[in-house]
Amino acid sequence: MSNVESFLKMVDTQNPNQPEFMQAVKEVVETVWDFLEANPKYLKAKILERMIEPERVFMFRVPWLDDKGEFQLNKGYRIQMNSAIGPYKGGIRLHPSVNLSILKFLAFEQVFKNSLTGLPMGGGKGGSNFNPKGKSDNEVMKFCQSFMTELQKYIGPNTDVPAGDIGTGAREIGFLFGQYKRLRNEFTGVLTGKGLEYGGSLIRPEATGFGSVYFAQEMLKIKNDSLKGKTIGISGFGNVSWGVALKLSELGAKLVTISGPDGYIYDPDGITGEKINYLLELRASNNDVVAPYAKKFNTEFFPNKKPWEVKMDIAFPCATQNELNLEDAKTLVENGTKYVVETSNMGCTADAVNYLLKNKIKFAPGKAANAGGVAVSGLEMSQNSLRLSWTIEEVDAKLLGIMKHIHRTCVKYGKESDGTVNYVKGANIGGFVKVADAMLAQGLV
Ligand code: 2IT
Repeated sequence: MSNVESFLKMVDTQNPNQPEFMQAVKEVVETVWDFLEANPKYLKAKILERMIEPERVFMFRVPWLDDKGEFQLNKGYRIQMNSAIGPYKGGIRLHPSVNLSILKFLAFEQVFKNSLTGLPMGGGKGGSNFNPKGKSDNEVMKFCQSFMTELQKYIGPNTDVPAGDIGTGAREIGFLFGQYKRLRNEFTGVLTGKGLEYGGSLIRPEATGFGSVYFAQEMLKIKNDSLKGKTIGISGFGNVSWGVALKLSELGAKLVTISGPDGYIYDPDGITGEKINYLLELRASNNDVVAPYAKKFNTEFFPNKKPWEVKMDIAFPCATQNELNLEDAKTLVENGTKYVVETSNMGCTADAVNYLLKNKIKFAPGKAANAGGVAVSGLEMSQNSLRLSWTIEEVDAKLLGIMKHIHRTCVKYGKESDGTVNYVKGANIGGFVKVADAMLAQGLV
């Protein structure tokens, strides 16, 4: 392949109608190409061509019976993207939007993210177009049991270790684990995000949010600044947003927004204490709305709007891919926002990222900023292998160390000639090198 353009054309031809996957690949190719040309061994061995091709993709039928006894049918997927540096590792997304393109983009990003953590984890992703919204516990269990009945053929503690993602929380992981154990008659660390009673790790539920705030802290630190007193806006209200909210309040920043598919909440007094706990209740209600927060705490709710129109020092997109677009980026720049810490996977559109960078906004890509979740999943795997449980302090200290390590890697590979750090470039090259070197060493893989 002679240049970026011809490479991307090849990817597009071979993977038609996969816009999210193309978007994720394009960003990586554009930012690592100079590095590849400077290190022709990777080009010669077609490492990048190989990295965009999943090692394996499973697509399967998931039939289940609803509470009325009626047949329901969903699609199930598992993408085993890359196992060069460890077993495939990545979450299971349960959301009606799930399709092959979205899961391939997530699996591709996961390869780089997991590499950045420094832990021995390859990349994978899975999921289903199952919509948990409005389903009973019994229906969720029926779905999970059927999903795992097929998935168990392809996973294992040394092969592929799934976890949570959007729509898959502690309840779903419990049902999935129970079914795996029944079918295989083995108690192993085949899933992460497990309950504490059966092999889960302390801090795992908070880890993505905590990690992303730790990453932001490092970004501010090199600018001789801190989170204290900063006004913060986040999107989402789920597990990740909850972790971000907890850590921000501990560090003295002021969180003023959360959001859902129905709109956003603006709480100028700051989202702290019992208001943070309420996020868990909202999530558990299974309705995917934030509006009830406004009623309960007497704040403003802006229906069908995104929180990025609020004046904020730092924005943390925490919901889903492409939730922050060019228009939102322009509003943030106009309002004087200085940092965007992408906590959702590919939360910003490509033109939004370019606009932010052009306007000297410090931007952390999701694969670096949100790696804390999978990092603690990696620590859960370690604890399962050791048959030990570490304390909160041990896990939290390791998580902080990992996020600092990722930040250092981004600075190492992303430093521009003018001394500024391009975190997108830093994360992509930093994530690439370890996987690429492992693939070179392993020959025809
Ligand atoms: O996007 C992600 O990194 C996750 N959903 C967590 C994956 C994991 O294996 O913990």
